[in-house]
Order: sequence, then structure tokens, then C-alpha cells
Amino acid sequence: MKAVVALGANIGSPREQMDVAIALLREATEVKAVSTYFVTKPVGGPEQPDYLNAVCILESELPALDLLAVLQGIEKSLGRERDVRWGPRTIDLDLIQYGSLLSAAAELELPHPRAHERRFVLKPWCEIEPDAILLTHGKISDLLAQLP
Ligand code: A4P
Ligand code: MG
Repeated sequence: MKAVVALGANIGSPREQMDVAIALLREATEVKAVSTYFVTKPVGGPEQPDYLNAVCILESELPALDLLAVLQGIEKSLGRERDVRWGPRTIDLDLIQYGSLLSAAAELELPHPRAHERRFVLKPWCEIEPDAILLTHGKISDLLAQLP
């Protein structure tokens, strides 16, 4: 099943952390495409450094919660600490969409509930998959064009 994963980092050595996260993803799944790393202004949270953001497309047969556990394991191995919501992070891996799965569970919402309004997700995603459709909101190229 195709998965769309968004990566973000803004403390430590963001570029290296993103590289390592992608290498670890390759161990656990079949990575099909990786976008450019974009420099983005932080959205929400406290004052914090700019982010590097990217999106990758991968193929996996893991159950969704197992794939989420893989992403969280990678975050953990890169020293991710969770304190402030939307606060700075060494690496964040969000599952944006997984096949056609829909879930409203707090531990794993699919598609990701804020993806449609986030340029830092839509822009890199659109770069590697211009015709992609976000199940809940439609064509990502349209969503991107409509953002303020
Ligand atoms: N969770 C539920 N659904 C999902 C999903 N689809 N993918 C749960 C991943 N996790 C999901 O996540 C909190 C909980 O969400 C997890 O326990 C998981 O079970 P987290 O990674 O610990 O916390 P977070 O990322 O700080 O929270 P949240 O609400 O997911 O943050 P967002 O909305 O992802 O925003 N600005 C820029 N420029 N670039 C960024 O990358 N990122 C954020 C984080 C804010 N501002 C940003 C960026
Ligand atoms: Mg997250």
C-alpha cells in the first residue's frame, strides 16, 4: 500500500537528521520517492528556528499502527523529545495518508487532519506526486493553489 510520510526538523542538524530518517525508512519499507528538502517558516507553537521539510512516498504492507510505530521508533532513535505541542524537534515523521485508509482515532488519524492546510506538506508532496489526491480534501495541486 502506498504511504505518504512528511518529515520535519528544526533543531540539531536538520539535514543530517532527515538523511538518517530516510535511510532508516529504507530499512523498514520500500521508499519510492523523496522530495527536495524545503526551508519553511514555523507554523504555530513558540518562537523557534525555521524548519526543513520534505515528503516521501513509500510502499509498505505493514498494518497502519505498525507503520506508525516504525515512524515513532525512527523519531526516538534520533533523540526526539516531546514536550511543547508544535514545539521544535530533531525530527518529526507524520503519516499523511496510507492507501485509502480512513481513521479518526486520536493515536492515528488518517489522512492527517491538518495536511490540507499546510504548505510545508503540500508543496514537497506535489513536487514528487503532482496528481495526488488527499482523500479528505481533493487534488493537492488545487489545495496548494488555494492556500493564502
Ligand atoms: N497521531 C495521530 N495521527 C497521526 C498521524 N497521521 N501521523 C498522533 C503521526 N502521528 C499521528 O504527535 C502527537 C500524536 O499524534 C502522536 O502520539 C500520534 O499517535 P507528535 O509527533 O508527538 O506531536 P506533534 O508532531 O508536535 O503534534 P502534531 O499535532 O502532530 O503536530 P503537527 O500538526 O504535525 O505540527 N511548521 C513547519 N514549518 N514545519 C513543520 O514541520 N510541524 C509542526 C507540527 C508545527 N509547525 C511546523 C511543523
Ligand atoms: Mg508529529
